[in-house]
Amino acid sequence: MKAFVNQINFTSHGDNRGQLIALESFSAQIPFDVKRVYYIFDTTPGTVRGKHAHKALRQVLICLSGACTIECEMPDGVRNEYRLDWPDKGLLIEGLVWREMKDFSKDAVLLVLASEHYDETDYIREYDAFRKECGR
Ligand code: T46
Repeated sequence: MKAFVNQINFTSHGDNRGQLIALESFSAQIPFDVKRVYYIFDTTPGTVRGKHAHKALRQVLICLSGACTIECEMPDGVRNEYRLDWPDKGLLIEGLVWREMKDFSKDAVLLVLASEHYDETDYIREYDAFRKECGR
């Protein structure tokens, strides 16, 4: 699977009562079947999570409350940071992308929609192994 990262702006059905965002599998916003949902919260101040890549997993990350930063390193070594600070922002990450999640606010709740069930064999947790897999 080709490595790919894309920021998504979800359509919000807002009115004078507030906002509502609906996400469906196989849509423009979630381009895969969602087989797993997990969320990260109550993070320790200053912590950096992630520090791994996936071989084939496709995921969309949404910070439902608070904010956090996702740093992505592509196979060619280019790194970009994405700040998720509102529930209408999503980040699609596919394929061989090294990701680190950091700068969590105290109230951050990071929701992740994943294309596959949990499979530890899909993880590359060693940075040197990631670089090797990228041919660097
Ligand atoms: C990712 C980033 C964004 C499970 O048992 N089932 C699960 O579905 C997940 C995601 C994790 N776990 C277990 C495995 C570990 O013992 O929960 C523990 C913490 O997982 P990990 O250290 O991988 O968590 P993060 O925050 O570093 O990474 C997670 C996802 O694992 C990863 O796929 O892309 O969030």
